[in-house]
Amino acid sequence: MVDFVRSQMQGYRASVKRCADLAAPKASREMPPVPKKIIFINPPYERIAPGYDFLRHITNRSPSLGLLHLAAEVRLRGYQPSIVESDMLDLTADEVADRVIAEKPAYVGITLFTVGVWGAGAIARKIKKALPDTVIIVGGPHISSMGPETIRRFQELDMAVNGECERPLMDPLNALECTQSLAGVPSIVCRYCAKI
Ligand code: B12
Repeated sequence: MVDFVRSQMQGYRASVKRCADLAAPKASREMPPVPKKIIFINPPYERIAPGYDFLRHITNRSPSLGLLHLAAEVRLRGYQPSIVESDMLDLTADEVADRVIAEKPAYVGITLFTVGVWGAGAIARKIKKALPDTVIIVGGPHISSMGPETIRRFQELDMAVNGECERPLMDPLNALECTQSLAGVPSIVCRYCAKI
């Protein structure tokens, strides 16, 4: 059940006057009075062959384009996004989790490449232990092929969203904000609504 998610919405619900309009562009709806924090994470990657760690500094140092798209989209819809780029900031999974926990976000969104799945699992586990009400959502290329398997394997992940998610991510967020059922939400693989 999504009771643990729903409980955090109790006080907030009354203040969102036109919940159904959360999917509408900013100008056409009332904004939530206090923007909720969503922290997106690009986890550490295990893509260096054993013995070649000295090459890590020349591997990808560019921010995730996918997360930039998603952050821009949720900001338009009244949320307060930020992004933690683990490899660019040389952060371990533990350090990423600590940063996130200090911010107490309502939502965490992790981008998943297959080479990032273990780091993402470790981050999610630590966040969930400290902030059990924070909803942890994953997406990205690994999820497009391994969504149900990933949600079954990592108990600390609440749901996965498939494909390109600028719009689809808004569907579960709107459902949670409006305390609607997640069961009918398309594109998601969800632990609580018999969709895995
Ligand atoms: C450009 C690219 C790169 C760039 C990344 C540039 C950047 N900083 O973003 C570079 C060259 C650095 C790169 C590196 C790697 N890449 Co690459 N890359 C691509 C490519 C060609 C396009 C990705 C892209 O930018 N798409 C556009 C953005 C806007 O979309 P997106 O990132 O997919 O994000 C969308 C969705 O996935 C989803 N989403 C993403 N994250 C999240 C998170 C949440 C919470 C939600 C809800 C949704 C969501 O919503 C986003 C918006 O629509 C894809 C192939 C492809 N056609 O997709 C391969 C691809 C993603 N790469 C791949 C791989 C394997 C790698 C490497 C691991 C290679 C390596 N061995 O080093 C590395 C490591 C990844 C990394 N992040 O460092 C694989 C991933 C397969 C897998 N199962 O993990 C792909 C699919 C190629 C392939 N077919 O094998 N890559």
